[in-house]
Amino acid sequence: MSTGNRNYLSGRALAAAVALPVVLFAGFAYAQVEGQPTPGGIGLPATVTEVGRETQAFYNALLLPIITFIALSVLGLLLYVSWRYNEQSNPVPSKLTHHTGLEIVWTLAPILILVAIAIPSFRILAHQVEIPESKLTIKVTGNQWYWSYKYPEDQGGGFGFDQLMKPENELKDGEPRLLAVDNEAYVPVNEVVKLQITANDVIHSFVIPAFGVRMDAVPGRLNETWFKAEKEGVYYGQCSKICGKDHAFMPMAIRVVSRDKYDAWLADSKKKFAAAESPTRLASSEQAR
Ligand SMILES: [Cu+2]
Repeated sequence: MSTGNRNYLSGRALAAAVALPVVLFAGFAYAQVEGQPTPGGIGLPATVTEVGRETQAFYNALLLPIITFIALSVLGLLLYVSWRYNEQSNPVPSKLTHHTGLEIVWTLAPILILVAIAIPSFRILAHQVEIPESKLTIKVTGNQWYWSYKYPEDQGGGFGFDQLMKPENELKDGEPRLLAVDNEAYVPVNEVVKLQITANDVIHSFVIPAFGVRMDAVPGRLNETWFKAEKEGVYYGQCSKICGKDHAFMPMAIRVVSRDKYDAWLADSKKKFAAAESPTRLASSEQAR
């Protein structure tokens, strides 16, 4: 079985196979604009949180090399076997049916690969759900098909609003189609924001790629996660659970601003959204698609 196995993949080729995707994708990732997809973008979007950097490093430095190595190894093995053991080169096939050594290897190798993935994976998962000390909590509720936000009273809030996708004819300069919303949710830069996420009707999923935030919104359950955005700007996300006919049209937009601007927005919003429990939903759904 192993007679012709030499030099099947040399050490140098192996290193290249592992390094190539890392170099390629790292380069593309840094070329991205934060917060939204870019034309011709490839790789993961740029990120502005610690958890975001951890998840991307996990994918780029560990998962991608493993995926590439396995795919190339299997391809190489297939090519080698079809060349070395076809009817012409190997007219008398071996009657071998079992090989204890090989069976141990192909059982142990996947186990070891999974363990190598699991250890850093669980560490990042724990970092995502263990919420650091935070002064700001926002409750986010998924609805068919928009998001609602509530800012608590004791943190200068005491109001709630709905966030609906902006119809195309209302987009202002630079606002991305299918991502821009009527009411952006504001948060202060460099502060830990705790998110409480739930849903009213079916399961939705609150995902902001630039924050490394991904949390299911489940009716009757209050899921928690957090982020600390390090750069001002507007960051977009999309519902990531197939939740009905307008699943693709319920984006979210979070605007990260300085503490001063955030306080000013709080004061403004308190007046703007004070009138009703769901002040924006009725007005906006009339003009919705
Ligand atoms: Cu949804």
